[in-house]
Amino acid sequence: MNDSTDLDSACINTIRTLSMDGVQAANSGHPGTPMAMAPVAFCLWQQFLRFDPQDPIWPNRDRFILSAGHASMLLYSLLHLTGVKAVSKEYETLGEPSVPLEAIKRFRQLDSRCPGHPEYRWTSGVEATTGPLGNGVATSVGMAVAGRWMAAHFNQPGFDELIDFNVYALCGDGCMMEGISAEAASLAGHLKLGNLCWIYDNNHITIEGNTALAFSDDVATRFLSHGWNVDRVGDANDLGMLAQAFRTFHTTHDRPTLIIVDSHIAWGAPNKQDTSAAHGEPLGEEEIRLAKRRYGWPEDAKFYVPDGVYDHFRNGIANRGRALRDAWFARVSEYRKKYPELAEQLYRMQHRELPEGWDKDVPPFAADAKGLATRDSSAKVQNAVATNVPWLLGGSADLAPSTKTRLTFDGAGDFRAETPHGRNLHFGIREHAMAAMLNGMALVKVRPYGSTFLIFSDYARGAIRLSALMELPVIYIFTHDSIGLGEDGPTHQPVEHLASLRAIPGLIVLRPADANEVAEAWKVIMKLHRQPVALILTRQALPTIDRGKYAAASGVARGAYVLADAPDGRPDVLLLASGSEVALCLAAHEQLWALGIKARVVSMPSWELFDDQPREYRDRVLPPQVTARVSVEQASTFGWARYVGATGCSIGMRSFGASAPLKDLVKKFGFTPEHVVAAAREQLTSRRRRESS
Ligand SMILES: Cc1ncc(C[n+]2csc(CCOP(=O)(O)OP(=O)(O)O)c2C)c(N)n1
Ligand SMILES: [Mg+2]
Repeated sequence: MNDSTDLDSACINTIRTLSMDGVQAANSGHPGTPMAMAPVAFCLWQQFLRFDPQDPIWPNRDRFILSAGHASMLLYSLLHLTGVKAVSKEYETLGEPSVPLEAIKRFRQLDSRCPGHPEYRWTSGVEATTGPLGNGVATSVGMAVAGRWMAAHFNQPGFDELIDFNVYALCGDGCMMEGISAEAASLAGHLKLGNLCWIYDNNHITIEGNTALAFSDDVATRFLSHGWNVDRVGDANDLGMLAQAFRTFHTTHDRPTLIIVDSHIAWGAPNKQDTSAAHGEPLGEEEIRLAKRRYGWPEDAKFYVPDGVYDHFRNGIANRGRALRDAWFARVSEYRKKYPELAEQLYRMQHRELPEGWDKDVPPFAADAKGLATRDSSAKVQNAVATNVPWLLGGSADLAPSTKTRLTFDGAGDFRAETPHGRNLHFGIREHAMAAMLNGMALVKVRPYGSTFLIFSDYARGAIRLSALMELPVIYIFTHDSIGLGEDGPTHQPVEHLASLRAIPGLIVLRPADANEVAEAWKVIMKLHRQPVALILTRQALPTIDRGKYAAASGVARGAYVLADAPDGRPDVLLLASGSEVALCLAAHEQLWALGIKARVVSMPSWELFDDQPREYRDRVLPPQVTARVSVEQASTFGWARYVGATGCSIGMRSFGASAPLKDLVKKFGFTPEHVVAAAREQLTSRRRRESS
């Protein structure tokens, strides 16, 4: 096989057959779409993608996201055949292959580098975790935004191509049906992201059957109305037309591009092609044999890679990518000489390091009974941090005037199509796409934040979960955090949201109690490398606690700390609270003392940080022998039992809220010092009863 056309088809058919064999061996998976889209992915990777398999984390590489994550075997085949190298978490390229043939043979088996859906961090070369449909394409928009911002920030005269990567996403009908794709496409078009290309596998098949069951959008018109360049390739096997479409994308700079590719799921399988059966089930041995015959393949060979295939990829994507990558690093050395500060920023950003003195302007807040809302203190702290961390950027889903997350210092500016250096993004009212875009931005390694009301975290949840799964340090800022928001009423008053965010593994939920806890929270947040955070803030003012009288706010870093204690350090009862309820507990603490009861107030801004502390510290804060315990939080009590124990009392919300001024709501729902005092006394009575029985 010498002819390049023959080699092209050998490569394409190897992608197909590896995918079929992998799925068959696992006896589960999705063979049909890898078979159909193999030529599309091949054409893109072999001819266009600026990607070096030897260094799959080179910063200016093009990104490829398989938004149709179920077609994971397509990606694994490519990673294997192009010889992508594994990368360690410490950014060193390891010599070993990311996806050896053995891993493909063990597709979907425990510890295989080829899990059911592509997982970022687990398999080098996977640019984003995908599987929840629609999230991948929305993530790609965040990557393109970050690319635009980086180009505007780092490119300089003589170096106008330092950052110029493109972002490709491959999606199917499922992605198109999910609302998040419409949110993301709408914003991408508005922002004129010419560095973004989606490829739509228009095969008219989803799980339940033909798309005619539930989908009759005119996708081309829809994207035209979003302001995209729309291209069409009528046959997924037509490499010439595909290449033409990618070339058109390259020359279209003022809009994102959608390439609609008509394809046949399970192309070449005589009985399964164009059926939904080929979507998510192994083809079966016999059908595989017939398909291989159709491809001119040895029918009984499994996981077969013909001679010349690896070389062909080496001579194509690998050599091209290596040369581009080497040239880029050479350019960066020149750039470093001319623009040392920017080069240093680029390096630190890529390694998730912070600039020297990044926290030098974080203000302390003086004790103040009237105080201020934590959304307001956070605005001050966030601006102080952002001034010194140039790549901290983000925005809101149209609520910045309420969430107070706007960067207001000179030069912060708005990120728009015409001003891509701006640091204030306007996501519009698109929470789910915002969160997925934050993931994409974090994957490119800017430090992103996004904000909305806590109640609407539900709308973003699918992508928040992926931030945690991908271990991305995304900053979510959720304000209006409880019934404390008052008159907007139950539609806007979160109840179960804290519990539901705390339930996401790896997500740090931080609910500071006053301005100084906010400052400490930001110090914790900025140092996170692998964990997303949900910073939970109030709309209403909270007193700034007198830190001369009570403990320092630096305890925030440990998740929970003793804020006010019994004079002898031997409390009768523990009062645990987060956020706005901490001040309430301080008031109760004083009232209890007047009654001769020794209480301890534990401020508990983050369960996750606290749970990470050594047992010795946790027992010091919550002494096991003190079983009289009351937790207070204006939220569902769900989960507090683990801190108050089986006999403890949790004051919280057991219903939705109500529309009224806050002063009436706290009475109705029992968030008064008197109620906390009563609960504490009741705890002591029942403890005595337990002890004497
Ligand atoms: C958000 C979400 N909902 C449901 C699923 C389950 N699911 C996986 S693939 C699929 C059908 C996808 O159809 P399409 O995107 O057209 O892919 P094709 O069958 O053409 O490969 C569904 C419903 C999912 N992965 N994500
Ligand atoms: Mg489909």
